[in-house]
Amino acid sequence: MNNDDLFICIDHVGLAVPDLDAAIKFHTEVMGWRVLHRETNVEQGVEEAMIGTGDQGPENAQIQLLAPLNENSTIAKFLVKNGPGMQQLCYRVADLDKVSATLRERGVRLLYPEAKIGTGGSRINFAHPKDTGGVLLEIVEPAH
Ligand code: V0V
Repeated sequence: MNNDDLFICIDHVGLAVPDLDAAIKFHTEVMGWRVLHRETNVEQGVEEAMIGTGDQGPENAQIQLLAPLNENSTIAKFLVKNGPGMQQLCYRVADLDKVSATLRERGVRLLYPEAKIGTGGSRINFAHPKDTGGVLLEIVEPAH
């Protein structure tokens, strides 16, 4: 990693799914991944599972399965509009506040004024898809 780099690696790709258990079954039994972590995030309106090989190194991006907790969830809205599929791309960062400030300086709108809590106690924010070429971009600082 170069000192000027903002991002460490792709942390995960988020897939919107209508039914978390059914999606886990497909991704484990058919695709052969393992469930690494599962949690409910009420603030984000999701029930989620991280899928992968278990190695969290930079070369091992994970897949995040995201099911809506209720009909007001951003995932519920996404499913109505687009159906199941890729909802977000997430870049890992070392210092979320520093990277957020840099992105804002460069004209990228972040959705939250301050970091929110994400998977496993991580700190997260999102860049608006209109500012990133049509991709909802999450940035995550993993819990230390
Ligand atoms: C909306 N748009 C998207 C998009 N969602 N484009 C690409 N990818 C997406 N996922 C586009 C949409 O097509 C519209 O474009 C425009 O943005 C406005 O969309 P909308 O349907 O009116 O949707 P909004 O404004 O109600 O909500 C969009 C945003 C919302 C991105 C603001 O989804 C949001 O707040 N997302 C961040 C939180 C989140 O996604 N949480 C769930 C994951 P046109 O039609 O106008 O051209 S939680 C998570 O990842 C956790 C816990 C974790 O990783 O730890």
